[in-house]
Amino acid sequence: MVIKSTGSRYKILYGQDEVVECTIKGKFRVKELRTTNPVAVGDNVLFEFEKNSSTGIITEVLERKNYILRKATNLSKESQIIAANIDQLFLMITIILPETPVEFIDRFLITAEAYRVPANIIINKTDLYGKEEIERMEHLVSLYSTIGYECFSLSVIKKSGTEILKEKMKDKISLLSGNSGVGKTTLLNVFNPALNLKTEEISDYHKQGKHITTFPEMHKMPFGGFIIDTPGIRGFGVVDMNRNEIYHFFPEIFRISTDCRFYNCLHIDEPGCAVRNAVEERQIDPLRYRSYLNILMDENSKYR
Ligand SMILES: Nc1nc2c(ncn2[C@@H]2O[C@H](COP(=O)(O)OP(=O)(O)OP(=O)(O)O)[C@@H](O)[C@H]2O)c(=O)[nH]1
Ligand SMILES: [Mg+2]
Ligand SMILES: [Zn+2]
Repeated sequence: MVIKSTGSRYKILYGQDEVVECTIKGKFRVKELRTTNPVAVGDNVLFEFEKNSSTGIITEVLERKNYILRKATNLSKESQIIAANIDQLFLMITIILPETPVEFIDRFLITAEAYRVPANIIINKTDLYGKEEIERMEHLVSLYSTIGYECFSLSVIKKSGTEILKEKMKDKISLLSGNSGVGKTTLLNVFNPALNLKTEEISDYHKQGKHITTFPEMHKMPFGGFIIDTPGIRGFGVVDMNRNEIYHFFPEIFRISTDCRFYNCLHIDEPGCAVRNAVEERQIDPLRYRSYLNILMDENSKYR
């Protein structure tokens, strides 16, 4: 299993604990996908040891159960595979330092829905929160758990709330994502102090992380399972979604959309739209609806 990929060099977990450095030979392309990296963290591969050497050459990538792609830019045709064969996703957010906008959360969640990988939300740095931040956190927890996403509030630094999360991650391959500076790597260090991974304070001036982790890397957990630490994302590139199907990935909007008058309703301003009605009655959170519209408009502008 590939545990680290830095472009052309790979670290492979071989057997229980052996790590073998590998490269790939020449042009190595996975047919259907136009990706910048043919092999990703989480891939199961076959390799051969090089003659008289402890390093290897990857000869084949085994079939993927799933994978998460990210576009280099919104308009780019090439995408990068962040990781493959993942059991569950975790988006780590913070209410402050840095602040995570709801639309950012929703872009992540619809990507998870599109790939059919279960997604969860971790709200970190609760030790920093005052009354107002706690209210915002509680609003998010109630909003997202009602839709069906499990939420974990915790303070990695104070080690509070981390045990429940550990239970959830036990024996699974989990991908940990989120903005730079939210504390992803700090969590891994708490779960496995032997890792001693690099973390850094967020900048005083911009109140943002400094993009300390630069490549996705999978780490074995002492309690069983693996966690993939990823570089902080600025935005989760929504991957080729048909604009008519974006609302399919907002579970609560999708559920209500069956009551819209028109089968091809996009829930913008059509008559008899059950979704808009539900937003007015607060059965759908207006912030979620706004995320939906913004994502839809973004998709529109791509085709202009
Ligand atoms: N107050 C507080 N600070 C925390 C907590 N968790 C992490 N931090 C701090 O947040 C800063 C950023 O943490 P990192 O773990 O490097 O963040 P990251 O998400 O890995 O960031 P990138 O690798 O840049 O994507 C560090 O100074 C941590 O000590 C927490 O629960 N409370
Ligand atoms: Mg990090
Ligand atoms: Zn509608």
